[in-house]
Amino acid sequence: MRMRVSKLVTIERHIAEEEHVKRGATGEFSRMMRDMLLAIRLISRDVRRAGLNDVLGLTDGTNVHGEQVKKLDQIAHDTIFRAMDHGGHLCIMASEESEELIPIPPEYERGKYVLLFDPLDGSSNIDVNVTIGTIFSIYHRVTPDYVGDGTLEDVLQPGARQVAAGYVCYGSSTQLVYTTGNGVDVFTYDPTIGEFLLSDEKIQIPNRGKYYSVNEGNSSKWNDNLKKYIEYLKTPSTDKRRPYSLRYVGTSIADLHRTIMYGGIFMYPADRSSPNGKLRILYECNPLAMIIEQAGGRASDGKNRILDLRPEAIHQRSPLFIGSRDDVLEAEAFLRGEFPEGAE
Ligand code: AHM
Ligand code: MG
Repeated sequence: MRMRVSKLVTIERHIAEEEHVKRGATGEFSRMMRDMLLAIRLISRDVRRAGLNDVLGLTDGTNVHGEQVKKLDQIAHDTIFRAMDHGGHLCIMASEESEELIPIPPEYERGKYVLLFDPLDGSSNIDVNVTIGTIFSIYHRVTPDYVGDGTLEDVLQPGARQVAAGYVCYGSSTQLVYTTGNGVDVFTYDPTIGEFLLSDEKIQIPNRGKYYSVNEGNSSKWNDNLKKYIEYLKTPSTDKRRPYSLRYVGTSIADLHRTIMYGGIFMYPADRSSPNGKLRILYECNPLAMIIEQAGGRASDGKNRILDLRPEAIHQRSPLFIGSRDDVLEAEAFLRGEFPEGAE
C-alpha cells in the first residue's frame, strides 16, 4: 500500500524537517546523512555503469591501466568509509566487508553516532545485472566518552535502539527506503539532477500477501515444521487465498522491497548446515526489521522479535522471517508445531 506524493521534496530537505521536529534542530544528524547520501550517489553511479567501468567480477590482478581492479562490493565499502570517516559525526563503523570494527582515523573528530552497513547486498547478483543494494543502520553511541573511539558495546546494541535504518535498491531505478522511527518513506533517485526525491510517503505493508520468498533449494536441510509451512503455502485453498506464488531474487533487499510493496513473507531460515541462517543481525536483519515494523509488518527469527535480539558478535547471523504481519505470525505458528486444520 503506497501513498503517492505530489509535492516535490528532496531527501535532504525531508531529513532536515524531520530532524527539526524530533531533535531540536542541532543539524548533526542531517549533516551525517548528507555524507551518507553522497556515498550512495557514488555507489549508484558505479552500479549503473557496471560493465563499462571495470567493476565486474575481477578480484585480483591489474587492469589495462596497470591499476588493481576491485570488486564492486569492495568499492562500495571504500566509498562509504571515505564519505563517513571525516565528518565528525561517527565514533565507530562496522561493515560486512570488514572482519573487525572500523575506527575513525586519528586525525578526525569523533561524534555521537554509530554506523553499521552492508555496502553491497546480493553479491552473487552483481555480475549478472540483477538488483543489488546497500543497507545501513544508525545508533547513538552508548559509551559516554564523546571524544574517544566507539567500542564493541556501541556496535552490539539491540535493533530496537536504532535511530535510523535504510536500504538502497539499485533496481529498475535507484530507490532509498528510509525510516527514523516515524514511518517509512521512499525516495527515488533522479540522476539528471543528482537528487533523491520523495516518491512514496509512509508506506504500509498489507497485513497478508500472496508471495513467499525463500531459497527452496535448501529444503532438504529444513526441519519438518518449516517444510510443512511451505507445503501449506503451495496448497490451493477453497477461499483462494492459497496457493502463494514464489519469488526469489537472492538479494535480501530486493526480496524485502517486493514484500513491502505487495505483501507476503521473505525468509532466510536456519537449516541443518546453517543453524543460524545466513543473514547478519547487525547490518541486514536489524535495519530490515526496523523498516518492516515501521511499515506495519513483522520480523522474527522464528520465535523472537528480531529487534529484541542481543547480538554478541559483529557478524552474528540469525534466521529471518519478515513481511506481512499475518504471514509471519502463521510461519511462527508452524515453527512451534501449531498447524491450521488440514495442514497436519
Ligand atoms: P551477501 O551480503 O554476501 O550478498 O549475502 C547476503 C545475500 C542476501 O541478500 C540474500 O538474501 C542471500 O544472500 C541469498 O543467499 P542464497 O544464495 O543462499 O539464497
Ligand atoms: Mg548482504
